[in-house]
Amino acid sequence: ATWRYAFEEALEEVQGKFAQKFKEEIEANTDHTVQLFPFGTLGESDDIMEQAQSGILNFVDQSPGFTGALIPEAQVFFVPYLLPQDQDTLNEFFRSSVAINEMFPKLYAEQGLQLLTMFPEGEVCMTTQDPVHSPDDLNEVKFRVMTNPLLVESYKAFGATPTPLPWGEVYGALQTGIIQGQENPGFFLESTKMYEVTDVITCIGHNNFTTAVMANKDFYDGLSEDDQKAIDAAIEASFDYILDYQQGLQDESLEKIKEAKPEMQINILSEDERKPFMETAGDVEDAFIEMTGDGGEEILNQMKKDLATAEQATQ
Ligand code: 6CS
Repeated sequence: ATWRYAFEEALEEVQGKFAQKFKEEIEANTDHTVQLFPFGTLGESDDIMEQAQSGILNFVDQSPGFTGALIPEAQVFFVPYLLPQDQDTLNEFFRSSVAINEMFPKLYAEQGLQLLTMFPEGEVCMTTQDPVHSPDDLNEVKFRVMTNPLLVESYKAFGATPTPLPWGEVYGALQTGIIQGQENPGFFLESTKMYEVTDVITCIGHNNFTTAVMANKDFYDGLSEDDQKAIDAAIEASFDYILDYQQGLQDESLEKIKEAKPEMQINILSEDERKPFMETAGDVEDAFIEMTGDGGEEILNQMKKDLATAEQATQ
């Protein structure tokens, strides 16, 4: 059969590289073919998610940044400074996390989705018109965030005026001044030319962009055991591939931006400057628990345990 797989990025961006590897593995090891639908071919992130839930698509890559309405617990990825900044620890966390591998699949299943994997896409940095050295500098800045209530809380705590928008509207909104800032991982800032419509990049180490790949659950459950095994193996191979692909990517991307626009300011904030941003984490955690109740708190606590385990394993 032909399996339809949509994602939120272009073919040569991280989600696209993952999808291409998945397609290659499936086509090498089964009789099936995979048809890829990059960003823009079937609509925004919310559209492809609906299509996957209804079975029009077999596979979808949607980031937790857009899954908050459907699965409020997925917003846990927007508690600032929860994920480690060390790449090995981060990778080990995604590989071994009980929250990701055992708890989240149950929540996605309730929405008709078979969660196949989650993986990181790189450190998120802000791009703005003016330099940001403290939350005061974000005062009055209309800052685009993904459509996710906790991310709104987090940028409020950072001092900005958060403006949730789907991705397709971001470049134009920056160009026309409807918003003055947004955040994304380095490779994406470069490939989508955010430097054409903003002048300053600020990295404060507050997050790594997480994404998730899932299948329509009825589709997955209806497959033969061999096909399910082939999918699981293809996902594993693509997971390893995508972590490897990203080695050094953040720095390379920032360098490419410097080449494309030498006057772009790139500021990596010092530990001291990061402090007031780090101090918001507790309030955002509280907001998360208020939004998600006991279930959310359980996931947050499990994630903290998983992070401690990953840290120990990579020391
Ligand atoms: O900011 C966004 O909306 C987009 N950012 C990335 C890195 N991937 C897809 C998502 O739509």
